[in-house]
Amino acid sequence: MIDAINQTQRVAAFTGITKPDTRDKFFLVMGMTGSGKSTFVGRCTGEDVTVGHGLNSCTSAIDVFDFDCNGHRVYLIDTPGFNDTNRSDIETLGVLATYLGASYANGVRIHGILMLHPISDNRMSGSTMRNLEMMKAMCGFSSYANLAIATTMWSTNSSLCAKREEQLLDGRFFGDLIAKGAKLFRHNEKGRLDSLEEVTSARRIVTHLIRQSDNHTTEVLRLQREIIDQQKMIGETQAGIVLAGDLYKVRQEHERELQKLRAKVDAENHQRNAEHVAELQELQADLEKQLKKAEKDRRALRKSMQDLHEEEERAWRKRLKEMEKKFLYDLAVREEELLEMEESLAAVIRDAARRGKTSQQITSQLGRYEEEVDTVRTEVSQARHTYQKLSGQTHNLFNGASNGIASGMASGVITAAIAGGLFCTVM
Ligand SMILES: Nc1nc2c(ncn2[C@@H]2O[C@H](COP(=O)(O)OP(=O)(O)O)[C@@H](O)[C@H]2O)c(=O)[nH]1
Ligand SMILES: [Mg+2]
Repeated sequence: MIDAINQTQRVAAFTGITKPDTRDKFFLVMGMTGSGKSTFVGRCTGEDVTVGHGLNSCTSAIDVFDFDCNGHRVYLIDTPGFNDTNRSDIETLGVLATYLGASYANGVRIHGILMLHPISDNRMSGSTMRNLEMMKAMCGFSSYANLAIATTMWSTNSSLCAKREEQLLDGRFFGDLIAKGAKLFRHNEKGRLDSLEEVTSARRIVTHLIRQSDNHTTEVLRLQREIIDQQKMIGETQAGIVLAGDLYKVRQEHERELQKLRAKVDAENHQRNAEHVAELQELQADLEKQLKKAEKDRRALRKSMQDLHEEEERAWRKRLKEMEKKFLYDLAVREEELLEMEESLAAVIRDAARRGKTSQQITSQLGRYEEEVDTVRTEVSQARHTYQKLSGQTHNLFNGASNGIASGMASGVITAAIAGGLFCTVM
């Protein structure tokens, strides 16, 4: 319960639902999935973020963690990478736009960005380039003084890693960002996980970001301006345009393939080669499925901030409903158990009274059973009480938020708290 509520409070701080302190720092942690973001955040905050997974990760993929550093409350925002197997890149951009948009609309500023890059990549892979390109498109800063790039996954073969690091300085990779003020770090250079060195290394990078943000005003992210001030749809933002371009290429490619396949099927049909036709048709079905997915992505590009928020809110409410259902079911089962226990206890007591004198052994057994029944009774009554309290809060908070964008977010975040509360009271 405490965990879920803390997590909710951190998301509420990032999205500006609760007013942050002037000394609070908000840093985005970016990079492809598997670059070590969650591990990094975990080392800074001392929390097990990779295993435990915050409540939000179930729904929205943004996790916020905080810790104190040099007199500041530092919020690290663990973002999803643009190479996630569970989510298309367009959905990922949607999630980022939803949260970053709400945050900006509610007056929160991002103070810095940490981009992680695994040095173990022996070449700049497609996913690495994609993540880099998306970061540049989303930020669009004139100065990158508030960007720290940290290479992770250093191995014992440090000369090979150092050679790769040199290649990263090329303008096509990190060179142009470094020329505009970004600083390159080696994180956990000795490669030992769970060591004090790793924590020190992570904190050194965060300290740099704090110092930079004290000396350089952070620019608003281009994505935030586009989605809130200019009210663009996802597909019209710079980052959306990058994705739309790729999507267009993929669709064209699929359509070409499909045409070729159809012609082949016709030809084979002509020759009555049934086995081959079946094979080709299977390929055709697969391509058609992929085209459908691409069409879904194309529609996603037409979403506005309002759509995104409504969607997010719906997702939260749906999740809450599911959790509530499970909770009420578990509660009913437990209540039934309690009833049975109470009945059998009453029967035992009645029986003992009828027989008159009871032995010491039976008395002590009865005492233990009474205690057991008591424990279950307390559990059930606490769960019922928590449920009533949280249901009352949902109503207040759902209706409490005024700002349109804040309200969508607030309801989502509050729902998370309620769901978290419920979730944790389930016996
Ligand atoms: N060798 C090494 N492994 C790491 C390092 N950082 C993270 N890992 C491992 O890489 C995997 C992916 O890390 P994770 O933090 O989940 O990446 P994320 O997807 O960016 O959040 C995990 O198994 C980590 O234990 C590092 O600096 N060195
Ligand atoms: Mg992660």
